[in-house]
Amino acid sequence: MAKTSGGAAAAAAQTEPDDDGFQLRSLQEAHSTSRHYPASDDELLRFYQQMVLIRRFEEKAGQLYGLGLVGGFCHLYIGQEAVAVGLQSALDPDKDSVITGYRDHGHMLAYGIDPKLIMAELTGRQAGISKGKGGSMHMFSLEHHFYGGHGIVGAQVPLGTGLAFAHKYREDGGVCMTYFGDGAANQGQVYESFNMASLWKLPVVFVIENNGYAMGTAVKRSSAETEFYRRGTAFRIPGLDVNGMDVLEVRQAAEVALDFVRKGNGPVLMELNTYRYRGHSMSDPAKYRSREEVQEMREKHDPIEGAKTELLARGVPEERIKEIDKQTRAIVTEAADFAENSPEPALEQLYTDVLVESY
Ligand SMILES: Cc1ncc(C[n+]2csc(CCOP(=O)(O)OP(=O)(O)O)c2C)c(N)n1
Repeated sequence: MAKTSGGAAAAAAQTEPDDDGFQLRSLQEAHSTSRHYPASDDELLRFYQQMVLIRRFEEKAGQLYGLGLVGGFCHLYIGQEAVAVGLQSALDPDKDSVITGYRDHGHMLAYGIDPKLIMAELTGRQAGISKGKGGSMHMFSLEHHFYGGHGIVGAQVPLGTGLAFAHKYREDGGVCMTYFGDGAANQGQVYESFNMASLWKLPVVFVIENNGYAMGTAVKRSSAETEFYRRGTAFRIPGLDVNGMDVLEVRQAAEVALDFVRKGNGPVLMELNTYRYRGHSMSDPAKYRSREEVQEMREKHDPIEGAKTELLARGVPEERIKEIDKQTRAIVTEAADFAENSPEPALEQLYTDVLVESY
């Protein structure tokens, strides 16, 4: 089962700075002083809308998959919405870049990419963001600085490190947010990337989305060190242990991480403790965990319900929230109609976009 929050226990394990000042938890201290981003009502409504958009989009994607309209694999992000929304709302989409694995629809939506183009990619249509040739796992948008969508577990970590190298080399002021899972975190290439990123002080935020499972394997069965934010210690990368089910906590942690990275200090490793409600992919019956476990997370830690509770407590009228829910449903319905009704790529498209340039 996933951890639900970073915090007190971990703070107690604070280490003293070593001989030249490295402190694994130096950023955690800054984060602990004020855990919640002071969002205005409008900002919080925007975060709420984005999370609802991801949730409704993913539900619809699951339905289209069930109808046989989505080819290949499809990994849903339901439950993890606060991570992509909280982190990416802190980025500058004009200069920062994002890269992730195959559970990628939410990250694209959080970066403002048109849901119609993402849904049409799922159904393999010409109008899709990757012209219908990438599908669920391999979407890409240079225009939006979104570099995939990668089906090979962990492969995006060295690629994200390379993107960060490019940001530094070009002096464009950008930061690369590189997402990967708790399972991917056990791969060797991740640590080669950590070493280079730290050595060269690259502008990269490594984000481990710890959703408790890698396919059917619980974290405790696969990882010797389950506190993932500590995994950068050997490379002198400070860690942040964050409750990934609380969008305001995620956003606040992003502020701390980005401030550190943008000042040229090198990478940060963030562990976002979260949970996926659905199976690993659409073909997973999820027999490795109990219904009660999932139910408890939904009832007690749901990020959308949490944001809604906060909005209501602030006195935002319920009608305004309901209006957002309604508008968001309409956006998703429109995206699904578009994705079902737009044409497939022409046969000759099989031979295009294989290489970037002609040879
Ligand atoms: C190199 C490689 N090995 C194995 C797989 C099969 N595989 C796909 S997803 C996955 C689990 C990854 O789990 P995690 O990194 O925790 O991400 P999550 O699915 O939880 O988001 C595995 C083993 C793969 N795609 N690539």
